[in-house]
Amino acid sequence: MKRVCLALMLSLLQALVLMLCSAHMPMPLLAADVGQERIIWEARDPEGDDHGPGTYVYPTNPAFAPFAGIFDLTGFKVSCDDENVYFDTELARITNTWNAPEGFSHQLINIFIDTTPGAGRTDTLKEGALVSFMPQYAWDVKIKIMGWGGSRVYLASDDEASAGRTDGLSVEVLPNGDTVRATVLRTVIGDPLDSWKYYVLVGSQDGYGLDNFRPVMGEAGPWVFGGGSDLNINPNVIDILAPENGPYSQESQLGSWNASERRYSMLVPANAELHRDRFDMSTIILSIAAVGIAATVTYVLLRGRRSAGKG
Ligand SMILES: [Ca+2]
Ligand SMILES: [Ca+2]
Ligand SMILES: [Ca+2]
Repeated sequence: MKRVCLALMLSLLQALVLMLCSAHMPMPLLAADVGQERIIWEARDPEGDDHGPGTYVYPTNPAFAPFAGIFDLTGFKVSCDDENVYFDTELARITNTWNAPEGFSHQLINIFIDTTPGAGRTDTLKEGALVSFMPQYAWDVKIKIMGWGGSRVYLASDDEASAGRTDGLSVEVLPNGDTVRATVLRTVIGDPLDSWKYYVLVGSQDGYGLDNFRPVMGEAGPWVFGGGSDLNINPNVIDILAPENGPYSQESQLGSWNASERRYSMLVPANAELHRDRFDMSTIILSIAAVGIAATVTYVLLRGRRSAGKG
């Protein structure tokens, strides 16, 4: 009977831990081989959070119809082969209102990568997104992705006036119709490591905007987003790759700007260890609770057995 109870306790514990892991791990962190393309890292992003810190609304011009989904990041994948590194940004909806040759007109995607610990920048290089980056994950490579040949690779050592690199970079919508792929030669970006950290930002491309970001103002207009401020301090970023809840949710990160101190919102990489720490802590706490439940069940069963034996 004791053995049965022990086995029951262990399987119950195992099931609970598995359940907790799946509930607290929205971002798979697995490296795998798929054909010749090796996946370095991939993650999903919540749908319907194309609202910045939670308040942003689309511009009112019919070009932005149906006023949802166009800036909604839903997934991100980094993979490589012997020659290239591929950055795939999946969106809820891709439209090509103005027939950009790359196959998308609206999105402005910025990927900042921390490739090298202890080096890099915490600003955006060029003013436009109005965000900053966590000093311990200072970025070293920036990939700016947009239509009409505007895509560029920048390095943290570039200066603000840098024209960026176009050689070794190509951008297209994949045949599935919902993914923008940036292909970067390894000779440009380096050999990818599992330790790279990624910031993924989705904004709206504006030919007249700072660093091509369409501004987010207090009130929406035909060509500007609303739900921000007129102080030129809130992020011009509509969706980022981030956990749905917790201290580093998208809403917490993009809402962390401070008008009186003129401080931009500070972002953290989507695969930073601090997300893992949070996962580990909550798992430990809940696992202790699971052990407690299992021990109680065992005790009750053993007690019932003993009572039956006496009877
Ligand atoms: Ca999203
Ligand atoms: Ca760095
Ligand atoms: Ca998001």
